[in-house]
Amino acid sequence: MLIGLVGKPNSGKTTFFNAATAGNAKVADYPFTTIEPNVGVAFVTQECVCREFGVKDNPKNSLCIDGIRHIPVKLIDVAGLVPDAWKGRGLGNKFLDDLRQADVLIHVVDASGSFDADGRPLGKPGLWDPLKDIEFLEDEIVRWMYQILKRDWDKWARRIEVERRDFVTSMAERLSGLSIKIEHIKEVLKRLDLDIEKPRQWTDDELYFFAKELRKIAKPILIVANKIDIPKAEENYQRMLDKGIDAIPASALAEWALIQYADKDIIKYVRGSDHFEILDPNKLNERERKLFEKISEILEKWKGTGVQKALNKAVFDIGKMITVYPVEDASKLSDKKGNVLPDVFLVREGTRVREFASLIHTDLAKTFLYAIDVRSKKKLPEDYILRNRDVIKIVAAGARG
Ligand SMILES: Nc1nc2c(ncn2[C@@H]2O[C@H](COP(=O)(O)OP(=O)(O)OP(=O)(O)O)[C@@H](O)[C@H]2O)c(=O)[nH]1
Ligand SMILES: [Mg+2]
Repeated sequence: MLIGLVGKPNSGKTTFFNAATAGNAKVADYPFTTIEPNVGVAFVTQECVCREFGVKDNPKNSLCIDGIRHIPVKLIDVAGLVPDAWKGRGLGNKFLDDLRQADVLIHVVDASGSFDADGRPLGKPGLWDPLKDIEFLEDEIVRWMYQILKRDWDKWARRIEVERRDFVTSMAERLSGLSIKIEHIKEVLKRLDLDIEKPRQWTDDELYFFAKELRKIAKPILIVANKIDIPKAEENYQRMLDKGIDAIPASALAEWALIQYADKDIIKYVRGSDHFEILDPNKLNERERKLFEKISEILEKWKGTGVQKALNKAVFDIGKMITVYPVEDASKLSDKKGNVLPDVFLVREGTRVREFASLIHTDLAKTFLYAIDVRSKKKLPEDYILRNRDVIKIVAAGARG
């Protein structure tokens, strides 16, 4: 699972990245601070199944803190995107190409409206309408995808027709570098009335609409109304809600400060929570005391900094992922070595249990017999569709126990 952070220059992408990954990538108030993408590991959180089963777990591929599973996901922070990036403006195509593998995008918006479309400072908040950024960014991504589709379209379409190739599989092959799967293409075709027998006859508009739907499905976007700590941002966030945009209000800067000071043991703060505790007030100067007063207000008002909420929403709601816990010993809930609930996997909604077996181990898919739902102890057929927080034992041929 790869989350891409996108947005115009100066919107706070790298600050969000550092806050989410405890990273130290360069942040500055001038455009195009980031040129080479930063890649790091962030965590999404969900209530662990350990409490329900009344066990003490030994997580291996994730963490369990106070009954909450922290599951790693990859995060990529790329260069700022400016209008006409798809034509190569700004750091244009390079930025877009860095996003090829992303499964879901988080659009970090400067909700305070302090910068123009190119990320140049306007001097004070409220001089730019962040709703414009939301529109333009989606359009840039669609145009970028359209441009990729358009390349060699006639040649490709002719092959489909002349060689009677299957449209869906050929299209998935064509777009595999964009992390686009067969299911994505099938879903697009369900929504649009396009003749897949005769792609040569598609008009430019039809191809554009195809790109537009594909963007929605294969690169869904979560909007983060960042810099919510700045006056004016709240008003703009409210306008987003009024327009039906399900944005998450956030202060990446507040999260970054909290994890920095927590790391130095000056405060106690658990990611995603709506409070912190100052452990050593003597280590804070007057300026820092004021900073934490302000952060305290933000946490209370918005029930957290929004960074963890945004990551969770991006993965579970927008990215439509669920969690599944595989175990080898159904009564001890453990692996062969006795580790209780060692792993949790993020899988796409709709994943069948046989496919899940292949994600754990390619061999398992070949020797798969059936699975057991550890909660009900019932046998599950291979086409069982997994549910969120399922605990599963896979039974394979040749394996004992
Ligand atoms: N007040 C406030 N400032 C923020 C917040 N997040 C980022 N900033 C500031 O916004 C400026 C730009 O932050 P960056 O994280 O470098 O922005 P970016 O989107 O990565 O910019 P580019 O790499 O140039 O595209 C810096 O001065 C940050 O301190 C926030 O939540 N609140
Ligand atoms: Mg940056």
